Amino acid sequence: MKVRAYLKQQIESKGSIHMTLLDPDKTSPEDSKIIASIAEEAGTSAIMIGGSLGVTESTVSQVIDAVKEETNVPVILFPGSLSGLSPKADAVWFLSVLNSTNPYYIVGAQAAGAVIIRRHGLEAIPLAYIIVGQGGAAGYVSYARPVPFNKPEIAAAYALAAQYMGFEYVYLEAGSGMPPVPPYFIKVVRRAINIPLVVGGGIKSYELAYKAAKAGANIVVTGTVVEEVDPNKLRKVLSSIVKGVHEGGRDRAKEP
Ligand code: 1GP
Repeated sequence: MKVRAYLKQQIESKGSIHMTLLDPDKTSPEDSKIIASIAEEAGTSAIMIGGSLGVTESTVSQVIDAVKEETNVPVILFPGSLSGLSPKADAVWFLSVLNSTNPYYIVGAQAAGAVIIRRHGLEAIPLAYIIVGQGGAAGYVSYARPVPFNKPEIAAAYALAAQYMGFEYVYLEAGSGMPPVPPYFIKVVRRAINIPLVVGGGIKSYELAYKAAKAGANIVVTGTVVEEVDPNKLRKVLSSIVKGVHEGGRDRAKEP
């Protein structure tokens, strides 16, 4: 099944799903293999691979090979630059940093990357990337003007513009390891659009995962937690995060 169709089916059946982000600059292929297999067992729906700095095509490819040795979930590239592209993935989030102040991050890198993506034969899934809160490294590196947490209506306007432009997904990015997007902020954006909403940055517990999904995140991404937690404890921590996402999505569906 194509990744796009797989994601649609997962979101339709579960309401909200979880994705595990691996940063090849921070996690070795050996560790990636262990983490991906624990993540799959915990119920993650896909592995995303990317990072803002120090990522090369070769490290991305090595991590993908390691992940694919152990798991069957799709691998989706989450490129911070052109060097984050590898032919070994199943798909790529074809992302545009909508609130960047530098056109290179809105459409320049995309024009250069499109040719490589076609050559690699990767499935491209268009994603509007909106950086919010502190924004972290992703915000800094992509010259973003992050939307303040007390101005969710601005993010909602960007998200609606993304929908009208034909993007298939909107990603609210708080920045890796940064304070997470508050539930009220997610709710305002959710209400503005009817395409799926991805939320990531700073989500490390059942509670935060549950709240993000309940507020309207169809996909919750966690990265830092798999880098920080000891592999022996990771099974328990990731299982509870994935459970939080599924339960939050289920409870959102019950709302009038
Ligand atoms: C970063 O949104 C992702 O791009 C995940 O953030 O590393 O804080 O989980 P964390």
